[in-house]
Amino acid sequence: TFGWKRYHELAEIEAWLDEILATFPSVTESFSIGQSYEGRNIRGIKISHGSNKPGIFIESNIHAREWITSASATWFINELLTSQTTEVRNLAENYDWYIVPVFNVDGFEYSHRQNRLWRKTRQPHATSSCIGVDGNRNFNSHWMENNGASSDPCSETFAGESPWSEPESKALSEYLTSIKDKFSVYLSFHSYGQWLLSPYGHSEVEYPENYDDLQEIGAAFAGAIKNLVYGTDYVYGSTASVLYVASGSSVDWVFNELDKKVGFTIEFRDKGNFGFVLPPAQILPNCDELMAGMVALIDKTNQLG
Ligand code: 0X9
Ligand code: ZN
Repeated sequence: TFGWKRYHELAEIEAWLDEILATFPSVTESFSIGQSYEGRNIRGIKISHGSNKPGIFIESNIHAREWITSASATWFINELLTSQTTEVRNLAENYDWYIVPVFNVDGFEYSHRQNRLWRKTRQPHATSSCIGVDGNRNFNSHWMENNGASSDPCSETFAGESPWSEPESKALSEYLTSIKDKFSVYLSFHSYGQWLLSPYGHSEVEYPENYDDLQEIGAAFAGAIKNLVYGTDYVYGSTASVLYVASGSSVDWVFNELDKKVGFTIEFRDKGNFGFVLPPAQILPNCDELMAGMVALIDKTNQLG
């Protein structure tokens, strides 16, 4: 049965999603981003208690091996639909949620069947025997700038032959464009490192005009997580200053090209002890932290208007 005591493969996640859609038909809707290179459907769920609430879009598992992201995204979907706490009811009822628990479906499947540490997509290249592209370097915003991605097909951060070379990123960009007036917050779930990263990734010297607001939101997020029983530390700040330069990412593209003001990459547990292979016993603690952080992030975003 489905739950959050172990990690699940794609088929189990999709079967669970179907169950959820069947159990909560009046507030859920299935959507599709499009097809992956290997022909899989990239699925999402919309949760809405009435039309035209402010929208929050969650993209998860763009990197295949980051299994804690889809585990946390599915848990979060379940909470929005079943929790009775006031905080979570408010989140569920006051926003339109668009959640894609497993974005890199081909890579995720491959990480379950062949190589647990696979990161990229699964499309081959004409000029190399190496496979796949870093989906989070393939978006058409400052693509390949400032050494924030690689032109080597064998690199883990290969940006692709061109922006949108991967059907997955192209499909996501088209889907996001089609609903761009329906969401105002964009979140990209990753692991690991315990960071809340704001734009930009493409430059260490350029900052968005609302950087101070994003820092305040970051402080609220990290503070809420620190206050839980686990006392876990999250570091917040701009991607390029806190982590490294990363060009052509989904969050930067949404921020720059769709003109969104609030976009973050969340890097979940841990800080490298287990890394990508986070023990299943840490799924639920990570989820608690996600919820506390989310409530604070959204509260602070509203306060700042
Ligand atoms: O390198 C990445 O794509 C992310 N880190 S990870 O270890 N999960 O691969 C960071 C993405 C940073 N986000 C932006 N560039 N906006
Ligand atoms: Zn990642």
